[in-house]
Amino acid sequence: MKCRRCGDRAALELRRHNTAFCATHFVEFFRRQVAEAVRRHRMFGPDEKILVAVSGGKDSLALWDVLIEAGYRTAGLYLDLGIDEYSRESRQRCETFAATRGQELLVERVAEAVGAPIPDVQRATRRPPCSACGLSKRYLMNRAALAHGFEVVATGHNLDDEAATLFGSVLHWQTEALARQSPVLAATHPKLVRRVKPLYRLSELETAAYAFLRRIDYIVEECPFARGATSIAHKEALSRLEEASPGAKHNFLFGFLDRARAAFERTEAVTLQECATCGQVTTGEICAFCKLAARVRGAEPASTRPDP
Ligand code: Q46
Ligand code: ZN
Ligand code: ZN
Repeated sequence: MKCRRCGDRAALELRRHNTAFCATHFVEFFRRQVAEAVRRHRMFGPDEKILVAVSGGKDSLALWDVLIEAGYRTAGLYLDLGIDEYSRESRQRCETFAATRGQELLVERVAEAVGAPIPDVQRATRRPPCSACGLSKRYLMNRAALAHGFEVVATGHNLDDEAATLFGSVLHWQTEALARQSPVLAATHPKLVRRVKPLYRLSELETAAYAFLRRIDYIVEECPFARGATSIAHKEALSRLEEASPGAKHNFLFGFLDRARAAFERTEAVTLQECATCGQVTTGEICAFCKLAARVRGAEPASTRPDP
């Protein structure tokens, strides 16, 4: 296999594009795909400061690397979920990455905001931790971006993540989730920041290859709660389809974005207001995050509650 650009020995074959690249030209291809995502969806302009949500994994650190190399002004945001060893190690990867590239890293602790680390939140809600975790992450990303004057938050969701989310939403015909499935979520209220996914055109394998070639030290282990999550089953099912028919994931996601998504867009406008407790945006009186925090704090054992 030879590199399509220079004819040297290829380091990576991209079956869904029916092509191959050497290391140098793969890095170039990867960055071009990000630039194309940014341009096509008008994710941000050259002067906008971008808050990059980083988990210490390959995707978010690869994204941060691409944006720094492209000359954007960025800062990282690490959300500490309080998941023992996993959180300690992933935070350390983010700190090292930021320090070696002279970038600012903001850190928010979920335990401080919601009242307990994610494993304890699970005990309090008696539900799988991922829904409370996802809710907390979205809330804290928006809050941190507003507090520090960022208009846009970028996350490291890749093509595999997006295709798996789409697959899950289609299996249950979650029409609201289908309407929100997009590489860009516009700010629909002055207290909401834009959320963008510049890696949505790149597969998990491609982000792993980019992180490897750029010598990014990332945490290989997944969050311990990811095991057994339905999203993993959806990813596996899609990967089997991809093996049988290269390009299946790409066609599934891009076909939806190009041809079907518009059909799910909301026709009636939702009224957004400010949460009576925290002031962030919600559709009800109290936002879902404040309800979660109240539940977690209410579930604390009596001995840990401060005296009235
Ligand atoms: S949602 Fe669930 Fe992730 Fe949160 S608890 Fe871990 S697996 S980190 S993307
Ligand atoms: Zn080449
Ligand atoms: Zn609130």
